Amino acid sequence: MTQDLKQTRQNAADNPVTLLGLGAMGTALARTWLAAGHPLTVWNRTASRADALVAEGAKAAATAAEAVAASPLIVVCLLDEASVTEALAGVDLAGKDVVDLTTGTPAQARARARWAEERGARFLDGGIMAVPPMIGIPEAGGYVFYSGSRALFDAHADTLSVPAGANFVGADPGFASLHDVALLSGMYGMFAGITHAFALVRGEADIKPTEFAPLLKGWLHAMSGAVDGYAERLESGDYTTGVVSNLAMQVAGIPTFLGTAAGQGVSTELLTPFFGLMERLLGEGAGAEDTARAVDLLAGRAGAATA
Ligand code: FVH
Repeated sequence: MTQDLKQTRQNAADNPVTLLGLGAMGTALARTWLAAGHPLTVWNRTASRADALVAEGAKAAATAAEAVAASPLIVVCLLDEASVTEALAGVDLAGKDVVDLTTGTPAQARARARWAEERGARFLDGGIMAVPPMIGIPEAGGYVFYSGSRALFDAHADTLSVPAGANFVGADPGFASLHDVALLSGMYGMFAGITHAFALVRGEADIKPTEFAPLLKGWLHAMSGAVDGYAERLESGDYTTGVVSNLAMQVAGIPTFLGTAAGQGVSTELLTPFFGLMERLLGEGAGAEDTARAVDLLAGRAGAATA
């Protein structure tokens, strides 16, 4: 064993972790801390889910309170906000560092931070950008957004980086959740586009989904550069210089999309909300502008369009 590796193992041994929640994600997280050599105490509402981890070296606590008492760092990975409330009811958190990886809204994260601080704990919220098989596999590219106490993050950055990359996005406890939900919302928009595209060709015996897939994938990949274009325009406030596909041209194309869908017997329910937004923007005089302008309209920001 090299000196560096020895030191890393010693650091892990000196940094015990308590984990509340052994669902699919909690179990994946647990295994990485055990493998790295962190003493790990676990608690799960259904106690039998801890058995396999105990066989791998974890210590099972009979109650959440007992688990919390066992380590300075408490990681919570439960189903939802209600389950966190239930699991931590009456538990002494004084002096603890609480990291909540349970998915929730920014408002819930901010309220949980206040709640934890009132109980004498430091608090960090996390949004996991990974599915369980990506945990502990750096090449898989998964990571976690963290926000809240910077001091907590700095104190435990090495431990928190064991399951997946750690990306601190601000002192506002709601920011991790906001980043998480924003990225996932982008993903759902993409899923909506993919769903509609496949539906259009679904009825054609001569267009095989597996032959169509690389075409769709290549096109989405090519268009993903729009993310940077949007960002630049939102920051500069310039929606008119160098516009390649202006809004008026795009709105003129809407009947083609609706007509094609009708001809293929496909519902337009996934497309029409975005088309509606573009038509509203055109009505406000933004015909010469880039569709990035729609962000301000959607966000209800004043001066959404200029003539
Ligand atoms: N799995 C995934 O793909 C996603 C990836 C991104 C992040 N999410 C979020 O991670 C949280 C946990 O997800 P999970 O995959 O571990 O979820 P489950 O396998 O369903 O396990 C749920 C655990 O929560 C416990 N639990 C539920 N209700 C209560 C309660 N009232 N009191 C105490 N614990 C509760 C449950 O216990 P049990 O059913 O085994 O007794 C599991 O430990 C989640 O926020 C995802 O959105 C995962």
